Amino acid sequence: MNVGITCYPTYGGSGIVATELGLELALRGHEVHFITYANPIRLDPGTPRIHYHEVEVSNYPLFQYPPYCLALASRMAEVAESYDLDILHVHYAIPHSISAMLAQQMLAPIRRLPFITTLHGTDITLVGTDRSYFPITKFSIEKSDGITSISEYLRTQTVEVFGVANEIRVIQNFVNCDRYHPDDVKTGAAAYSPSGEKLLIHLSNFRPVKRVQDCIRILAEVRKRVPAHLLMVGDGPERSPAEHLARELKVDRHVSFLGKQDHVERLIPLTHVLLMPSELESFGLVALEAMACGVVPVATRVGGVPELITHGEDGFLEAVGDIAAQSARVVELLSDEDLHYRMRKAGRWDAAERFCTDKIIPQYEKHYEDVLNSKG
Ligand code: GMT
Repeated sequence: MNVGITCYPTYGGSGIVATELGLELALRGHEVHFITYANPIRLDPGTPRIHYHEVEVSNYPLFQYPPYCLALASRMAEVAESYDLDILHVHYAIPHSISAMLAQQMLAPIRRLPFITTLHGTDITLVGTDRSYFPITKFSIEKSDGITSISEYLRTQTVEVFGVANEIRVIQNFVNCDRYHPDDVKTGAAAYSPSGEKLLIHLSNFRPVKRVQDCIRILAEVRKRVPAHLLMVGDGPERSPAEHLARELKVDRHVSFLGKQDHVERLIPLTHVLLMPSELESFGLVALEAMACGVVPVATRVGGVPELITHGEDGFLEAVGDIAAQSARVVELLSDEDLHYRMRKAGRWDAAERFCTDKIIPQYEKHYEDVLNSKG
């Protein structure tokens, strides 16, 4: 198939899922065309069967807001025509599905160009419910030829909040278990903890929904009982308040803010526990990546996270903002080697058996075929 993929190419779960999906589809012989405003972060454009088409938005002085949605629609239609795309697959509803719908209409006199929208989370739970975006989000979802959601939780939310009657197929997120794998020797950990403290890790876009400061509070509590060092990976508006809090709680020497990292699959396996104290996660991709690497997640019981983490078996789930409970779980894991061993084995098994690429990518291929074979 010739597949066009559009996503936010920056640091964010939806862009990562879209990029990894494109790479996996290319490995399986499909021609994959990324249509985005920048090269997606995990994408090597030199990969066979991967093509990258940049969307340029000209900023004419008359525009206070450059019309990205229109530039994207034009580029989608152009690429679809030139490269004979069979299908467009957009990740994150706003504004990508509206652009896809316009591209579809532009091509309609020539041929059918179906499009699939994958819902990731904040496009429904946060941005989509904003009054100014609600009607257009609902409209664009209803006009999609196929809709997928990355968790059952998000599917239910979409039906409840938007009253969408179309079928929404749940295709959960996935991880490449060959690239994300445990490192039992933890070679390289010494670079971050020369005195051998165990490593905790948090990875996110440092937005308020991630409750980044909770990670610092958890570290401060944990260190009262067990020596530990925290790696903070990513960047965003909550980084500076978190750095400030680390100084205030006098744990700044025990936290490394590493900023945005391109190869998290090399960092995660060096650590023991992942902190994911989010206010909301529709799935929690980073917890899956951690589990694949044999790192045990201590997370919050929100959104789609319980569909991934089974409390007490392959991770721990506690209430949002309950620092005492989350830090107690971390202490348990760092001080009981048998418990940590059991849980990390269970997590790796779960990642490989339920969420590995070979289990999930065929579900997307089947969905493409179903949409292409439907009357439209
Ligand atoms: O979490 C974010 O702010 C990024 C956001 C995105 O759309 O890029 O992540 C969402 O999609 C991820 C990939 O499907 C999910 O793993 C995250 O749980 C989801 N975030 C939220 O629901 C808050």
